[in-house]
Amino acid sequence: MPDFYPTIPVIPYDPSSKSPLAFHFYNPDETLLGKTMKAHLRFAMSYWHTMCAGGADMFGVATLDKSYGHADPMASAYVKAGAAFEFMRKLGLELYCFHDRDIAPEADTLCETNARLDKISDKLLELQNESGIAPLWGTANLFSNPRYQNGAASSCSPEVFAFAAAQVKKALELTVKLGGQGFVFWGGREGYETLLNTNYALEQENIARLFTLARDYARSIGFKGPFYVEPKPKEPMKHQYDYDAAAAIGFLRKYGLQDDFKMNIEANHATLAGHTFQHELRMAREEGMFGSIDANIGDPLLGWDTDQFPTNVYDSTLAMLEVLQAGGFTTGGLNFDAKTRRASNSFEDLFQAYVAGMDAFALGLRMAAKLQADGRLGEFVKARYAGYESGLGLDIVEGRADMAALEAFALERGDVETTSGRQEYLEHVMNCVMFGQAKL
Ligand code: XLS
Ligand code: CA
Ligand code: CA
Repeated sequence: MPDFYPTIPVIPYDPSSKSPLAFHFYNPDETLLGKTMKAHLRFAMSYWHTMCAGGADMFGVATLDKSYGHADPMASAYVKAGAAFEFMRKLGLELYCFHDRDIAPEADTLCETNARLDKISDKLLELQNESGIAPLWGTANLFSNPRYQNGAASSCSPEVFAFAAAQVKKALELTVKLGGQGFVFWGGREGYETLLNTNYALEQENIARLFTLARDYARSIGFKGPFYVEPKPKEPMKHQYDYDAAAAIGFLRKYGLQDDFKMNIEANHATLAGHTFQHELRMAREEGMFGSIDANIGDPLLGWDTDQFPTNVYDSTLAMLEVLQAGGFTTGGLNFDAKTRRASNSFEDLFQAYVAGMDAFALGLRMAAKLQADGRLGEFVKARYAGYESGLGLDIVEGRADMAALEAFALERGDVETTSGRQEYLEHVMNCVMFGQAKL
């Protein structure tokens, strides 16, 4: 078996090591709250950033060569599949996420492209069988090819809609063939640049039509997993329809798709929507639509999708609290839809980035477990709403209090005493628990 990353060892868990290529907090087989860390976190590699993206941006070409020694894109894709599995094996990643176009480059015709996908997926299946690694989810890239300039399902052209459907059909077949646990729809160019040229209602309905067709076809070929919608408010389009979790959930309910679809929440898409990561996860969880996570973050000072590896432990802690409160991942997981900065231009940087991201979420899990055990955050919220558990509050909740009764109460009561939200105290509790002090 060729060694594509000869200087990189299998990454050990070694908290005392000064090596950057060691986990300091992620101990895959350690049990926490009745489950191994590996089972809690379900880390996944993104095929596109990890195996394909070389650091090119609007101002410059790639800084890291990911051709794996082959100028011919198909030959390169074939070799790259082997490299991907070495990469995952060395990091202890058991899941990966892919777009159809990441694993095999597009050919001149759809027929030829599909034949390439058949060939590469045979190779992936062989590598999966040897390693036990499998896809967390698959998806179709419905945004890179120029035919999708006006959207895919939301395109003004029915011919483009047909191409999108054909591509989704094949991507679903691939996901089933490779044993993928979910299927993602990120609405790449499903949105608009200007309403002056847009039939909003038809575009919305057509997206629902493609989702419904895909759902029905997938079930007919034995796909049992959930579909995920990945909300994002903008980029590449000025306005994207799946703006945030609230918009996406409302859309799915309107078209009766809520039982087959859940959310794939990306941290940086939350930032772009003007929300926190915790907010988007909370929306998904409370609405019963929590599914999977893309853990990559953005830069709060930049308004675009930087797809950085996460290292902020407050964010990962609050995210893991939501995951724990949702009962943990079932079919979902934590996908690093992340790329190194353009100047981090070596394969060692790429391994280091995964170590940093995985350790940040391992720390987040450990801290979330500590916060749960401490109990003060949960108790505070419970006490804050305790008024709704008896008397007037219970009458409101159980629908016994009508407008006249509520008015009578308010007239008689005169005024109310307000209570403190104690935000600073709660933020301090987080620090005390996270950084070691047992009691405040
Ligand atoms: C782009 C999205 C994309 C999806 C998969 O911003 O994050 O990578 O996760 O199509
Ligand atoms: Ca993503
Ligand atoms: Ca993104």
